[in-house]
Amino acid sequence: MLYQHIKPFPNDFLWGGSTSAYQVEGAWNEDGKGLSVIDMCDHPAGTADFTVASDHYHRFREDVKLFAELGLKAYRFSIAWTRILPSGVGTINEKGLDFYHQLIDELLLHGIEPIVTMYHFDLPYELEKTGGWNNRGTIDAFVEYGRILFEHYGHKVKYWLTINEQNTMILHPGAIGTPKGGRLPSGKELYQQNHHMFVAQGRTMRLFHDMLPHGKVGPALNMTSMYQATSRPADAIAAHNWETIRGWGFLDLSVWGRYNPLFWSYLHERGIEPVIEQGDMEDIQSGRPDLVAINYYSTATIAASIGDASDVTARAGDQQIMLGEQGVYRAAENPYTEKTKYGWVIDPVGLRLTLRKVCERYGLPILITENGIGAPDVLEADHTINDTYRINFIAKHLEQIRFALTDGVDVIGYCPWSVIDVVSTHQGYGKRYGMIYVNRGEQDLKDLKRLKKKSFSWYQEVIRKNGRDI
Ligand code: BGP
Repeated sequence: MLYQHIKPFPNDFLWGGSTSAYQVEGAWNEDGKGLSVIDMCDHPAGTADFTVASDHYHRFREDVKLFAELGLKAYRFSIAWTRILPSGVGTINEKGLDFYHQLIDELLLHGIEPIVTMYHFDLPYELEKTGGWNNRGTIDAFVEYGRILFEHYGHKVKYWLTINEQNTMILHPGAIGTPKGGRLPSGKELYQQNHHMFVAQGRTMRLFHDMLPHGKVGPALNMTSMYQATSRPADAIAAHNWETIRGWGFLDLSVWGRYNPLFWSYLHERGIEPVIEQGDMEDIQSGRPDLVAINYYSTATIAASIGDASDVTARAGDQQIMLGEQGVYRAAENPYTEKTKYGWVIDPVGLRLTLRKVCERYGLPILITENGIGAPDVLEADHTINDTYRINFIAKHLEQIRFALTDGVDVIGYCPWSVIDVVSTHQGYGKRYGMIYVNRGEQDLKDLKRLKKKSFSWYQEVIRKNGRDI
């Protein structure tokens, strides 16, 4: 649709930036922090581990000062469960609690709205040892962890996100981090874990509303749109299959509290549907999120399954690289889009489409909690980092957000991944996303100095003008 008048960004638009605890903090075993599954996971040879990451734990004041200089209105970060409860349950670690008090206070002091993710992939290892999300005890542990967070930080933090990219954890457990020597869970186990996470999320959001009636809470899923490879009807069905199994199946449970029928049929057909205990669906449904947070990176193009093993491609898949599934869909190429150096499709228009679909389906405000381009940024001899590709990427996505706003979608904020360089989930430190460069290599920690990339001053100007020139 073309418009004569494109809507401006709302005055209270949350111009933000995003990180997660284990990817930015470092200090993996300091001040009483317990081990998480991430601390125990294998790293691809030659890539950075998460022990030091960007050393934000020790440099957060310097970082927040830079966020303030950038003009951020919001900062989306996660709390490491194992800093608060080293074993996942039991005694609170006061030093961990205090760290986030200091971080939140520092943000508020600089007029930056904290947006807190409760759990971003880093399940306490002690819980993993007793079955992790396969164990229903983890549901209670999560709800109790939530209660502690709401009690201690609820008066300072308005925006909360429950679980980051539950769909990524279920669909790509290997890429995100399976503990050392651990085997990949079976499909049956994964969807049981998935179910338990939804019960935990539902109960936690219900508790949240009881404790913090003025706060806002919601899930944060990795959402995208699937394009059909051709106008062949079978391709349309395949694209719909995968869009549902990868996205709607998860978001429908979060928002509506019910299993999407197609998603359920897919699970049932394969004998991997979860056991649902009495009261589970009521718990899931009682959550009622106030907003939907989405992480958007790219779209994918889908063709009908041929029905044999060739449906599954040999390349390694991850959050954004589709692999295909026999009898469900086949990954296809899109001749109209480009890719990043890491093979992720670049598709700003797909963001507008995804926003429209999420809005149409649920009618809730949408917060974009991740979007960005991973690139091997180069530090020049004169200490500049000329990440023009990042500026182009973000500018084009912001333009599509303006179109989506004009379409009538209630987008309340944009938190690009990431505001500062962090360790990638499975591709080390060389794959950078930040607007603030951190001077370290994969193994060589150098001086961890912070340097402003070209995108820093560009985004600063965008925020200063409230996106008027986009
Ligand atoms: C999302 C995760 C983030 C982040 C981002 C980029 O799926 O929520 O934690 O890392 O993807 O992915 P990667 O680090 O794999 O490049």
